[in-house]
Amino acid sequence: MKKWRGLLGACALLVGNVAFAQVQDMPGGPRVNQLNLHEGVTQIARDVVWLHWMMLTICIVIFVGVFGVMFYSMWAHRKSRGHKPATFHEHLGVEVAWTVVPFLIVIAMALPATKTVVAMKDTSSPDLTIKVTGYQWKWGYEYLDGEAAGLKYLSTLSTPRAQIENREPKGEFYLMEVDKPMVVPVGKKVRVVLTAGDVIHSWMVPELGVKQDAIPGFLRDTWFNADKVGTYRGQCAELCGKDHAFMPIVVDVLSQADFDKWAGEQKKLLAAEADDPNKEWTGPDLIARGEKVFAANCVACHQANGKGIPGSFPPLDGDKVVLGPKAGQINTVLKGKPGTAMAAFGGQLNDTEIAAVITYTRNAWSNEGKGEDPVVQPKDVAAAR
Ligand SMILES: [Cu+2]
Repeated sequence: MKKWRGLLGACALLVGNVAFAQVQDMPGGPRVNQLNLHEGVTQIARDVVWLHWMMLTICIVIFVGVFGVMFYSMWAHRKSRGHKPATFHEHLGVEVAWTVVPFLIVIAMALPATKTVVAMKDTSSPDLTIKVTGYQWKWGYEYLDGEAAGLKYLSTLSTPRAQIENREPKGEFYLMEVDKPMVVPVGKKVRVVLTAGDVIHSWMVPELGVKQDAIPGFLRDTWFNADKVGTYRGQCAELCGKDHAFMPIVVDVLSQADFDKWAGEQKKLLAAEADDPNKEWTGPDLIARGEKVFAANCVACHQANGKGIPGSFPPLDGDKVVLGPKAGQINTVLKGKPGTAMAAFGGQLNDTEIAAVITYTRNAWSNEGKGEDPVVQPKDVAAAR
């Protein structure tokens, strides 16, 4: 016995050291060895936790009660002790009892659960509405009203590829960090309207008690009202393709004053950054801009070296569309390629971004100086829309 205990201890120590040595609790995200649900910072999230434990407790009581009586009966009334089977077959009292009692238990569980589900679906009179669009593999946020009305941006994974490919040690927020989080004010009812641009995704943030599918061609909505300032993290919860695990969700809950400040700054930034679609760019400027667009939108499939992933995603290095007339490539990027994983980027990227990324691919790797139309201007993209 002592020997076994020692061995078990050694195993636990080993597992602990190997698997969890550098991993720490993630604020707003999962904790190390987390067994319970998130406590949550919304009433809905707390209700869900309470319902979970209430039902689990009822189930355990029933389990222990039913199996206790069963095993006691089998043991205490076994044939070798000379017991004869009882004959209460079709006993009215028993029949009524085992119909009525479970019925009452189900009602006791269904009533509070229904109340919470109804509350979850009640998206009426929000303080703020944000449209969320799921894309392979990122989220688009658009503020429909409030201080930040008109703001629209994409939120993409910011974990460096080097960490994903094990060329660097993994960071504290590995695969749970984004370049631009959703930002909302504390203590306000935020209505989230969801749809998707390609396949079904699901917007899930456990601390907010929110999980709602984003379905192409449909609008679904949900809401949350966070009562604590902080950063909360979630993930896409509907298997949506190759990089399903690479489209996390980060929600920054700020005080109203900080939120207003953020909204003002973002709007100023947006105005300063706004692309003039009529501007004539120089080749090198377009290439520099396009490299960034490529890193945020294309690199997951086509890879940084332009070689793609053999069998799944074609190389852009030496590709005949990339080296051919510009019209063909503009059309592919704008509208996607039906029947393949190539998504339509016309709805996500503006004319300048598309012109820049196309120009980048035409001048990167071994493509430089090889193809036709090395520079594509925003107006070429506008004309092809
Ligand atoms: Cu997804």
